[in-house]
Amino acid sequence: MIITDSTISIQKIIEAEKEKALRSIGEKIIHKERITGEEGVLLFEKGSLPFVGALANHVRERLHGNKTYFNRNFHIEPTNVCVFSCKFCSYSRLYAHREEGWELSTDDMLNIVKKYDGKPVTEVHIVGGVHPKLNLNFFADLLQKIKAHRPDLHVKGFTAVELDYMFRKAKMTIDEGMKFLHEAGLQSLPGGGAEIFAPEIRTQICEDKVDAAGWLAIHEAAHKLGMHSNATMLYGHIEKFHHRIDHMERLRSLQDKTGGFNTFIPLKFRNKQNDMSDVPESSVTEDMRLYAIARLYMDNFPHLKAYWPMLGRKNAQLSLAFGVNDIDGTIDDSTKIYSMAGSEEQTPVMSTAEMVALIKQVKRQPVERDTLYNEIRDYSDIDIKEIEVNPLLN
Ligand code: V47
Ligand code: SF4
Repeated sequence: MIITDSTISIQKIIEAEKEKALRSIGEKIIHKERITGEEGVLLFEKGSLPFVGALANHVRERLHGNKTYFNRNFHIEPTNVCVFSCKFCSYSRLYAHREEGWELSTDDMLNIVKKYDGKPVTEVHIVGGVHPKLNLNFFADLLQKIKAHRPDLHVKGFTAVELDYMFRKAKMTIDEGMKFLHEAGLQSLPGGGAEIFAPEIRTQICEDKVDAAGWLAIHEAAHKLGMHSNATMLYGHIEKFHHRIDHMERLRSLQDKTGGFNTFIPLKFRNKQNDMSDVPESSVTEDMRLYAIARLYMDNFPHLKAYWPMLGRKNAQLSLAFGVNDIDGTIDDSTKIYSMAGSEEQTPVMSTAEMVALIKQVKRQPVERDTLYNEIRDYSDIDIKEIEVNPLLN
């Protein structure tokens, strides 16, 4: 191991820790050894915020230095009508009440894409409810039309929940369905629908949608085709520490096998306007401890993302000191999932200048990336004023 100033200071933090078991976890981390499930649970039970935070920051800087990634993206939410009834969801409307929801036509969605003609966005993120009438052919046609209109736009779309329903309705295997959509233009999968894998929690919060094995099989099929994907975890509700570790363990094992995940995205449960409104939200201290422990546990995930529309921009900024190296994208007020669940960000939109300023304010290095983490531009030496007036930059 090369000894640097930061290794010395992290060594001091480990030595100052009173609990022997935690000191030994610290030693493992600095020697790049994998921590076990029991050690992960112990970190949640006993690891103080400064201890896990310093270790996570050490790992983050070992992997990425000060680089903090963002992208320029927008979302399309085809519908919020959904056949499922996840208790934490503030967004969906059952098919029986579909007059209260929205359903976009192919033309409506293409018009959203066309609004960005000439603008330097690199990704469209398509996710929504599971509408019983919008099937695999409908979405394949949409993908083909988006790619025909704008071939350079990376299409990241559909949670494993939406895909599972589409494939089953089309009577296709996962491999067949995935290949069909990939050939139509689907390039990556977002991480949604994972929630908490452990059945004793999953059956209480989202019993009727795809289970852990199904979610993982869909991502594995995508990875086999050379596609990349993300993984989320909905935390801070009724799950216990060991359920979080079980969730991360299942993802870490699949990543060992395929290497196809880009980013792990913890999603903080928000409790407004849903059937779990009596469950209190987690504190900011718990949020930061969770990011830090996720960075330590998910040793084979290259990136850890704080999704700012859910967490709020100040807390997303804070998370950059606790292992996070990505804060998602500019969004352009194109998603409603989180505002409806009570996020502070009621109209999530950040200009590139705001994104860069937010990252620079905490002395990190803002780097625009594409969906696959190819670097597009390093903004370290570009003045905020110059970004604001240059339409290609802002
Ligand atoms: O699976 C729904 C979550 C997810 C609530 O891959 C809630 O880049 C908190 O997966 N409180 C969908 N969370 C969104 C998603 C996502 C978002 C951003 C980036 C990426 C990516 C993926 O939203 C759902 C669910 O876990 N969600 N309701 C709620 N009340
Ligand atoms: Fe439907 Fe997704 Fe909401 Fe569950 S979280 S009810 S699958 S839109």
